[in-house]
Amino acid sequence: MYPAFIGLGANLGQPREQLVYAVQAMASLPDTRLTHVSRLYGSPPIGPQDQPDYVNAVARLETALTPHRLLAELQAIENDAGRVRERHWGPRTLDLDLLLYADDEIRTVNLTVPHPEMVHRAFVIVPLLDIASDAVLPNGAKAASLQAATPGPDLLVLAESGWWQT
Ligand code: ROI
Repeated sequence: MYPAFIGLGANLGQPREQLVYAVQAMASLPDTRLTHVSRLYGSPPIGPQDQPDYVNAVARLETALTPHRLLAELQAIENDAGRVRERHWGPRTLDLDLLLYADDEIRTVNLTVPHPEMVHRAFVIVPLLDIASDAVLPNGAKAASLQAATPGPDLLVLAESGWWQT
């Protein structure tokens, strides 16, 4: 089994309900265990500003699925949640990003791990640190030492851990 961290985001429909759905769906994946889920955060959009604020979280899995198989399963969950995506960096019903997979560095056409933008994004790094305060990237960088680990005032805690358990 390998540890994998997944970034969750949504800003259309019922964002919080979609994240609850996604956590429960990931917990049901074959050969996979859900071990940790961060607090729930609210954040203004990075990228185009003419879209609603996001709801974000990070989850930790232990999985025997390969990275590409896990990616396919995450995309199936996005689609089952009725994902619509109007434009690049536009609003979405549910976004599941494979952030980290063990200590792997992967660069293929449809999958890049670590997720290339994660180190710049407080809405990823802060929830990651909730559940893995000692997280280290494959290049040796400590997540806790990144600038994005010190969030601005616009990253809100919407709910404490356990928000996804109904
Ligand atoms: N902005 C925020 N705050 N949260 C996200 O999850 C998010 N996801 C995206 C883009 C459009 C880059 N902006 C985001 O894909």
